[in-house]
Amino acid sequence: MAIQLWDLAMAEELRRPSPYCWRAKMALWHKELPFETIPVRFTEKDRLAFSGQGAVPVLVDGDRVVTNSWDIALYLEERYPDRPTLFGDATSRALASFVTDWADLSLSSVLFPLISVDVWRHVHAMDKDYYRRTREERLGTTLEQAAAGHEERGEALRRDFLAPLRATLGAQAFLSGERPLYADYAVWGTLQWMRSVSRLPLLVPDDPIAAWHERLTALHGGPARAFLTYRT
Ligand SMILES: N[C@@H](CCC(=O)N[C@@H](CS)C(=O)NCC(=O)O)C(=O)O
Repeated sequence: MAIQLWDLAMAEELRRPSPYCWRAKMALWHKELPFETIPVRFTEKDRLAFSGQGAVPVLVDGDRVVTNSWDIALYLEERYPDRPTLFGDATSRALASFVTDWADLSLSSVLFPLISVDVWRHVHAMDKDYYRRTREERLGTTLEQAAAGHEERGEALRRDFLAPLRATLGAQAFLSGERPLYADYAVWGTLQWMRSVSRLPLLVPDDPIAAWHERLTALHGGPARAFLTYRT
């Protein structure tokens, strides 16, 4: 049986914003492993019950079920050592762990209030109430209020918050150096989350970040392009 990846879908089945699922898909493409994605909506928890929890991604490889995107990357690296490495050596893997935490705890945190209302606009009708309730609890305000002033805040994020990323990518092709590795996919996945639901102009022409994002999107024959995103 081919590897299965349970992947968060919006109302349109090919719109798949989850940054964690993007990382898992990119890791599988990088490892050159054939797989099928299984779309699942937020509230279809019963369909994920076999994994013992309610979040995606979930990877099913034979009789192995792996949850959590970082654990999926570690699993693939250990299970398929003869395929292209996702981390390089142990030092690079330790740094990739930091970059992944930065993408989750810093970049995602500043993006979350700006784009949650965009996610809500795209979720399936069955998920609308659930998504609004759970995200408004986290935000401490309405989705609309959280996104107030998103154009100016988005521009400040692009210009200032992303400056370290811009400086690094102005000097080297990938965060991992001459070739992309998991650290690149972690940050790319978070920006791909934004791009899957929002027109916030974070990736603009003549910016090394946009050029890098495009290089990654084109990798492995560009399978990421089969999914729906917005261009700004
Ligand atoms: N740390 C987990 C996070 C997974 C996660 O939170 N996934 C979200 C989708 S982006 C989810 O399934 N949420 C379920 C929910 O909100 O009910 C990972 O890296 O895989």
